[in-house]
Formats: sequence, structure tokens, C-alpha cells
Amino acid sequence: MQQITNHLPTAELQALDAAHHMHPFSTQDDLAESGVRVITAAKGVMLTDSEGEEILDAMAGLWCVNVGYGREELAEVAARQIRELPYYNTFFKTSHTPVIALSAKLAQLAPEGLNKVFYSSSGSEANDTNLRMVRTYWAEKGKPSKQIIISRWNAYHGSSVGSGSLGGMKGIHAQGGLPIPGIEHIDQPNWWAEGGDLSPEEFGLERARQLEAKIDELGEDNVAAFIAEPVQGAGGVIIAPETYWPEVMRICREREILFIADEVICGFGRTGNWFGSQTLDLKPDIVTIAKGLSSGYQPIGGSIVSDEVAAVIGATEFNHGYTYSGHPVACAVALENLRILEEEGIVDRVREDTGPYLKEKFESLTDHPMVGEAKITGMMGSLALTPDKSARAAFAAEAGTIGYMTRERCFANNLVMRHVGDRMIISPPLVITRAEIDLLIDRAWTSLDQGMAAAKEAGLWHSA
Ligand code: PXG
Repeated sequence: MQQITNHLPTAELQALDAAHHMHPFSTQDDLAESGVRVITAAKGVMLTDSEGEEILDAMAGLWCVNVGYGREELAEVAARQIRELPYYNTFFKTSHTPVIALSAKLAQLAPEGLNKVFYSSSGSEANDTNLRMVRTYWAEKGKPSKQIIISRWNAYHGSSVGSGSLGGMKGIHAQGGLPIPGIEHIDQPNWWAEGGDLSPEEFGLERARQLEAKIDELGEDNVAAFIAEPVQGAGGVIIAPETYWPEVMRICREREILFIADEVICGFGRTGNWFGSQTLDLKPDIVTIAKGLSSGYQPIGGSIVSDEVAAVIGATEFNHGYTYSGHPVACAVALENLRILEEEGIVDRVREDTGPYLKEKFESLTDHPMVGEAKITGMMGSLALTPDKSARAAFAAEAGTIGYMTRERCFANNLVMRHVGDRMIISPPLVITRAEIDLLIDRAWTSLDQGMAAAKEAGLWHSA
């Protein structure tokens, strides 16, 4: 049997990686110089690297390992499915039991009125599906001019041509000729950074009403849909002020546009309910899913579609699909993952026990002199770093400098806590225990101390 070696010395693994592996969202040359950390195994919330160090993964991989690492049941189900039916497609009048069972389960768990699923292997692909689906929907309804999709700056919807265009990351738009035509962006509800003198409540309304103004500017007859994450994840765990979503929902109700809730991160328990739409009382027409659907054990994503949209799309041939749409192994693993989440009461525990515990501990980090605000819902949270809390000041240094310095301290302290600009973010496996939460907070505090000391030493402790 071909073995993947993890017994080579770390330096050799790093050299091979630098020679042959191109990393996503990375500067290859910098990585080659610093050397990557090679992860060799994981269990629960803990990673092990090639030096035998144990690292607390407070990001659940990339926001996805909701049931934690090392679940035997998922390995068993994958092996069994590979033996029984490793692959078959669903394009030409065929189906298979894993995709049938998973679809029925998702219809049961999804918000009311969403009962059909179109599959992909990732969130990016699912949002590409959504882009084509909402435009096809309106064309089939005899309104082909309704083409434009409104999104938000600093949203993340993937990095393919379509989904990267839907997203509002300027760094992505800058490479490869994005965004494609027909996509418009409005501002994000990030009160800490952009709220100025408005109260959070006033600011939430102002940002929501940008959607109304944008629809009016473009003409309702030209707008197909609004897409948004219930809580922006990759944008820095931006939790909108309480006034924001009710107003957005009012606007979507009053205007004839579809609403796509991108739940790639918020789905499957992350916010303490099965979907962020349930936590925030959103009424989506389409829900994008991926990540926690399989806890990352298999690549799978999809779009859960409302009865109304499914009926319109279902009346025509939708010329769209991927070789791995509804992949049997991925579906079988996802179904078992949902069973674990449900039967072990993991989502309920996040809502009622460990989530509130984490919230209390995480919010106590605002006692740290560098932390201006702590925002958290369920098991996704962020800290705003600032040299001056009362002024909500940004650092004078280029955005992300202090965040990066702090992140480096976290990693050195065996804690995966990431930074987005000068916000520190967490999204741990949903199975994290109280004791592990204590360890997380402990390591975070130490790293914040060291990050602050490093910023001061580098002469960067100044407001913009
Ligand atoms: N939508 C949302 C809300 C996401 O968070 C995608 C779509 C795209 O999914 P795929 O499976 O195509 O990656 C995502 C993915 C980060 C980071 O640095 C976040 C994501 C992906 C990669 C990095 O936080 N989110």
C-alpha cells in the first residue's frame, strides 16, 4: 500500500512542501522561507504537528470541523460507502441512497419551506450554482431583466470567478478580472470600524437601508437577489447590530427579490441552531451550505432551495451540475455527521451550555488593554484590537499588522486563533469542553499580552 510518509524529519517535509505545493491565499516565497507547520494528526479539538506539539484548534480547521477530529463513525461510514458504491452520478435519470437520504434529512432540518437540495463539492461551487439559479428563475418567470445580484463589501462567498465576484473582498477582485458584470456591493454592518458617531442601532438601520437605496437606484426590475452571510465569517466575524436584519427582511419582503443566505459557516450548529437563519429569524429563498455539513471530513456543499424556486427551476432543464454533485461517499459521511450532531445534542449544547460559557469567558477578554470589543454568537467570535478603546481607534500601522503579530504569538503558544485585519477570530469545534474553553482563553490572553508587547517594542502603539 502506498503510504504517505509523516516520519520524515520536519525540515525535509517543509522543503518538499516548498518545492512542490502551492498554498491557497499565501505568498509562496514567504512560506518557503519561514517553513510551514506540518500537521500530522488530530483528535477532538487538538492538532498534533510533526514535532509532536499539541495545538488547540480554535478555528475548527477552516470553520468546518464541527464534530471535532477523530470520529471513528465517519471513517467507518466512508469506508463502507467506498466498498459498496464509491461513485455514481445523478445526471441521467439515476440516483443513489446516500443522496436521497441526505436530501430528506436536510429538508427536515432546514428553515421552513426549503425542501430541495442541489449539490456541489464546496461553498464556492454552491454559490456559482446560486448565481445561475436565481437568474434562471427570473428568466423562467418571464422577467429576464432581473439579473443583478446585490452583495456586501467584505463578504466572503468563495474564490471561483462567480463566487469571488459575489464576495466583496477587494484583494480577490484585484486578481483575474473580477468582479464579473451584474454584481453590486453595498456596505457591511461593521459598527466598530465604520459606525462613526451613530449608535449601533442607528447604524444597523442605515446599513440595511443601503439595500433599499441600491434596489431603487438599479430598478427593482433589474435585481435578482441579495446574498449575505447571516454573520460574516472570513470578513472578521462581523455580527450586525440588532436593528439590521429585521430591516433587511422588511426590504426583501416589500421588494420582489430573492434572498440567498450563505450559511457555509453559520450552518450546522455554529450559531447555536441548525442554521444562522433560525438564530436571526431570516427568511431565505436559498441557503448555501458546505463546511459543517460534513464537518470537513468530505468535500461537500450545496444549495437548499425554497419550494417556490424549486418549482420554477424544476419546470425547465437547468443546464448545470458537477461530476461530484451528490457524491455518494460525501453524502454518506454528511448524513452520519448530521446524526452525530443531532443524537449527541451538540447543537443544543452550543446554544444552552458551552456557547454561553464561551461567551462569558470570551467577553472577559475585553478586560485586556488591547481588546476594544468582543463579539460572539454561538461558537464564532471576534475581538477588535485597538490602541485606544474609548475612541474605537484603529492602529496607525497598516491594517492587520498588529493582528498578524498577535496571531503569530497565538500559533507559537499552540493556539490557532486567526486574524482578519486587526480583529482576532475564533470558531472552535462545537464539541469543545469547558476545560478546553478555559485553555483557549488562557492562551489567548497570553498571546494578546505578547502581541501588545511586540507592538509597543516595534513602536506601533499609536492610533491612526
Ligand atoms: N461562503 C462562505 C460564507 C464561506 O465562508 C465559502 C462560501 C466558500 O466555500 P469553499 O468551500 O469554496 O471554500 C466560504 C469559505 C478564511 C477562509 O480564511 C474562509 C473560507 C474559505 C477559505 C478561507 O477564513 N470560507
